[in-house]
Order: sequence, then structure tokens, then C-alpha cells
Amino acid sequence: MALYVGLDCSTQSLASIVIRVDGARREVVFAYALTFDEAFPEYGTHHGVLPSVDPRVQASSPRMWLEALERMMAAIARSGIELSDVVAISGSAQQHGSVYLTARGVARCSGFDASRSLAEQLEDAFARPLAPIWMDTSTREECAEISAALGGAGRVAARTGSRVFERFTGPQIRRFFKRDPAGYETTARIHLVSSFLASILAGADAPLDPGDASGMNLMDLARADWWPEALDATAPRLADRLPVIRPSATVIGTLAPYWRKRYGWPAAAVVAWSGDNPCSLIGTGLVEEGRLAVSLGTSDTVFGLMREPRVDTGGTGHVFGAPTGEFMGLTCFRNGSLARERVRDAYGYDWARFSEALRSTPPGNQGRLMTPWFEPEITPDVSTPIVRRLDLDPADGPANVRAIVEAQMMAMANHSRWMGVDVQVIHATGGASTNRDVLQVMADVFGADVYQFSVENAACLGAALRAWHAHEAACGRPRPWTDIVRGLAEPVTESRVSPDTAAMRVYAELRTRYADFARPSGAPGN
Ligand code: XUL
Repeated sequence: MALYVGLDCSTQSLASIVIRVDGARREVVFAYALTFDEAFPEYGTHHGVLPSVDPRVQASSPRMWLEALERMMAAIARSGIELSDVVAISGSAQQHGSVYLTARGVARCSGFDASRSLAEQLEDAFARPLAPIWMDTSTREECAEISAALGGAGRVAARTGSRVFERFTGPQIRRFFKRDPAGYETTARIHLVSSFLASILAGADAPLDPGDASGMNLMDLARADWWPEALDATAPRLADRLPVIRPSATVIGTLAPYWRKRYGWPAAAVVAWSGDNPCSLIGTGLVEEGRLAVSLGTSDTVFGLMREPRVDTGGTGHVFGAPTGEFMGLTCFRNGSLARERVRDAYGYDWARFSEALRSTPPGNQGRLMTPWFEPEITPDVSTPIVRRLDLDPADGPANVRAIVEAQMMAMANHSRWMGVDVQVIHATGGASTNRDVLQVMADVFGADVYQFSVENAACLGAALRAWHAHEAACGRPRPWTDIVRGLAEPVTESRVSPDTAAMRVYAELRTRYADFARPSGAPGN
């Protein structure tokens, strides 16, 4: 009997899932989440993001993540699970966000004192106290500079899997270097959220995996290693400041003595962390080509496994590394759950009433349309928030509820065409995937069967499964991914939501109209 732990440091919370593997039997034995706003009110975050005078700047606190990690590791240790059975631990983290450590900070990570908290010991470890996160849109100028230096959007996308995006780590690093050269000079290591937290667990400088490193505009996708030209175009002597890139299935060490002495953890293997989307690929069981997953979280994402990278020439999608050693196509939408909540709250609804609104309005909403851009949007590229309505009365709650969900689903269907998947089946995950009325719209818009999962947090489950997979391989017992995802990361057969033929016909036409309506004015960035 063996236990595997998955952690997930997302925008709004730190979650954990512990799975028990006993022969063919796999089950979740513990799951817990700490929501940053509630658990750490002293940081003043709103949905996990720090307040900012400039709305384009979106950052979080690495110190808060440390405190959350410490509290979570203590909670799991006290949960009643057989801690000594924990064999391996890995994690998932929001992508693109970066953490800047001084040389002292890097050194501290390898010698924590078990009598003091992590936050206390790392108080002066940061060359940049805040971590820019994936919602940041402040780097338009740096994107243009990097893109121009590298020969344009097409060349960058062909090499790194994505054109230069504002939230990607390369442009964020360049902005820091330009605005605070002294801070950049004292930076010894720039981690992503994933490799930062992995370093804290292992008490050693952790590598990045290709899944998360491909969200930086700095990695050569084909070689899964840094692209020197991109590093030069971003900031001086950047190579010295970046972690190494290692395969996703790398065991990077064991839990540091800190965790063993302070909370009684065993010397479990620490497996490299990855980004939340690569982890969700595993957590939704997408280890073969031909299906898509839709994650309805703070960001909405649509993604699927790719054996060979097929880069989006339209400039909206990304190709990332996949934990299987292959690739994944992904399109990301910033106006996800927070936009749904904005509409829900505008009419004073709860989720039950939100669902009722969907049921009481017809598919296609009688041609009424809305753009869901309450905040700047990533796909398509919209820098100034604007909620446009077509024939839609802002006072009509039910019609506005349908309009936002339809807009989100049509945008996802339209902007995932580049992946070249004939979508017959969708694996749905994320908080809103529990809402079957939302999933009905998804099924009708995509014209595909939609399935739910027994475990809602696919990223966290994916991290636990990655821990198991990597540990087995390290012990000379490699298991195929199809076996790893069997059971827990399989769609629940009875959960199927099938498309309605008449509704599918309505959306086939409406999707084209929506594409015209939602065409942002101006060119798509760089
Ligand atoms: C993906 C992206 C988001 C974050 C959210 O490119 O920006 O999905 O990973 O956690």
C-alpha cells in the first residue's frame, strides 16, 4: 500500500489530494484546500491577487505561498492518513508566475532550521517581493521588443510554441530588468511558482519541467532546453539566473529534513512540479490524442495532447510540453469563473438560480450576444475591458446569464479549431464543471459528448498521479500512462451530457456570427 501526494498552488488557493494505490485499487484518501483570501487575510488578496494601483499589474505574494505550503503540510500530517506510507509527492502551480530569489535566498533553501517557520527564514530571500502572475497585462512594450529582436511572432511561435504573450515569464523578466536593474542584479535565481515550491519541499534548487518552462517564451520546444537567442533578447546574463529544465518525471530528491523534523513526514521522493494545465492533462486522463478537455476555473482553458507540435499560426494558442514527454495544445481565456460570478452577482443570483436562468432561456438566446471581457482578455487579445451587448437588455438577468455562458463556450470552440481535433468527446474539469446546465451549453456548442470526473481538481489529482508515475519509473517499474490514469482520472460514464441536435444546428450558425461580433478592434498584439 502506498500513498502519493499532489499539491496545487492555483491563483486562489492551495489544494492537496492524497491518493492510495493498492494493487489495482486507487482511491482519494484525503483532499483539502486553503483559500488564500480566507486563510491569509493579512495579505489583503482579492481572489488570490494583491491590490494594485495600476490594473494591468497583477501580482501575488511568494511569502503567502510559503505560509500556505507550511500550513498545508502540517494539515496533511495531522489528517490521520498513515504518513509513513507516503512514497512520493509532486505539485501543480499556476503557470507563468515568477519568483525572484537572492543568492542568500537560494542558499537558505538548502538548510532550513526546523525550529522556525519558512516565512520567517525566507524573509529577506526575495530580490523582488512580489510575484507577477498570469493575469498581468503590463508588458505590452516588452513583448513588442522581444518579438522584434527575435524576428517576429511567427518565428517565436515556431520555436517556443507561442508568440510573445504579456503574461509569459520572459516579458515579465524583461520588465523587471528595465524598471529595477539593481533588483535584477541581486537576483540569483528566477523560479516559476512550480519550481519555487518544489525547491522548498526538496530543500534544493529544483529544475523546471518542459510543461511549465514552455510558458516563458524562453524554451526551445523541440529541444526542451533554453533558447539562447530568446534569453539574450530578454535580459542580460539570464542563463545564470534560470533553473535547469529536466523531464517532468524527474525525482529531484527527498523531502527536506525540515519537513521530517518539524511535522514527522517520511523521506518521500519529491518529483518535479509542473504547471496546472500540464497536470490537468493527466488529471483528466488525456494521455492519447483525439479528445479535448475544458477546464472551467479562474482561467478557462481548452487543451489536448499532441504527439507532434502543431503551432497555431493564428497567434492565440500555445503548444506546451506535456508530462508524457509529448506536447499539448492549449488556448487560455482570462474571463473565466470571475466573469461568470460577475454576471451572477449583478442579478443577486446564487448558482442554483444561475442554472435556472440557463434552463429558462433557449439555446442561441434568440440571437442576443455579449462579449465576456470584464477584464482584459487573452483570447482574443483585448487590452481594454469591454462588455458589448447585441440586442441584449442589461436588465434581463436570465438572458445575460445565457449570453455569458454561450459567449465563453463559442469562444472556446472557435479558438480551439487550430488544434485540428475532430471533437467528439470533451473531458470537463474545474469548479464550474459540476454545473450540468453549463455543460449542456458546452455539449451543444461543441456538438460533443461532455463527461465529468469524480475528482473535480484535475490539476491536483494530476500532480499526485505524476508523483506515482515518476516514482515507479525511478524504481525501475515504468508504467504506461494509460494505466496511471485508469480509475481516478477516467470520465464517469453515467455523467455524460449529450448535445441536442436542434441546439447544435443553432450554434453552428451562431458561432460564425459570434466570431464577427467578438472580433476585437486592432491587430492581435505583436
Ligand atoms: C495558461 C494560463 C492559466 C494559468 C492559470 O496559459 O495562463 O491557465 O495557468 O492558473
